[in-house]
Amino acid sequence: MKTRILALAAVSLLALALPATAEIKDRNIRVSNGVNADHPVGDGVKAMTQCVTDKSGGKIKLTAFWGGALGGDLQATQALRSGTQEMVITSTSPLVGIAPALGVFDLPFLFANEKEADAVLDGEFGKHVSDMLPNYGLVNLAYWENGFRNLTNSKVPVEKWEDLNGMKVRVMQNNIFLDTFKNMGANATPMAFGEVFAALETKAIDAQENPFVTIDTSKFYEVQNYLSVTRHAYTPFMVLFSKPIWDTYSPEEQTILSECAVVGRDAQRKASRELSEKSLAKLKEAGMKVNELSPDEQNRMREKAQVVYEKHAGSIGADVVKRIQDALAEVRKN
Ligand code: TK8
Repeated sequence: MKTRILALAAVSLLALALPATAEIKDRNIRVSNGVNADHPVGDGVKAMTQCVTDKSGGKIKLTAFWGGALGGDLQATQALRSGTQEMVITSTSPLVGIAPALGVFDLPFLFANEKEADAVLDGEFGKHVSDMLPNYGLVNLAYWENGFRNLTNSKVPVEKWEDLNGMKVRVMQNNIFLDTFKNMGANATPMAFGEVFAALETKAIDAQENPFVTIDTSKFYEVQNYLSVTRHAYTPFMVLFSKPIWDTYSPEEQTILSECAVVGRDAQRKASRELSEKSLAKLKEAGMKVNELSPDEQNRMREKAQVVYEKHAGSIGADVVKRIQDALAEVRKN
């Protein structure tokens, strides 16, 4: 008996003495995206990958799959929940069917600028939403930037909300975006991102809305004539990890991935904001006719869209809507 206790003590001491790297195993993490590698998400993934390699001594590897190669946002997110894929960088909007509170980010004209968005997403409110996700089999490592959304179409310049009347506008798959555009008279069509280019090319739809950098890197300028700067919503990306797989990782491995997702976040946001103006210039050079809504027309569109808040506060969670409005009020005080 004495020998067994001594042996147990020896093993325990040995385990304590082992370097932390023993807790870092060889891992191959697949991370999928709906955008292309030249989108600023590519800069974020590059920075995160370098960070993970450095901190794990090369044992943890990230492999990125672009352009929806592993399925769209919702499909990839479901693969994470079932533990068949490790990671996805996805917009929040298509996931409202999984986590209704995510719809809060789709409320029209919620954020006025990137500074507000960063402060709310990286602050208590963003954590409050992230803390809901393990219940759905997901871990959010960081918020990256999709960005402020603007409308493109193949028919007419949109200078006021009434110009949307009857226009077939593709929207992300959730009822808040659907109602935002239906409420302005558009014929709104929910559709996965991967189907948008072909639908525009065949004129199955007239219009779509995305940030400049996405319109650029997904080459929508090849099949759209008009760009109207509306900034009608700001969409975050989430860096989601499969919780079933996450739970098999050691605390050291989890810390490396969490810290490096934030390193990636800062690189990705920087790249997104640097590329945005360049993308706008490229869209003009590519022949798109660009118009900015006048401040009056932006206010009219904002007022027209307010009814969406009342209609969807219940499905999002009235407490969630109030919490983000309080968070914004706090940010705006400073
Ligand atoms: C890319 C999408 C895209 C989003 C959309 O996977 O669906 O329009 O803005 O960025 O998440």
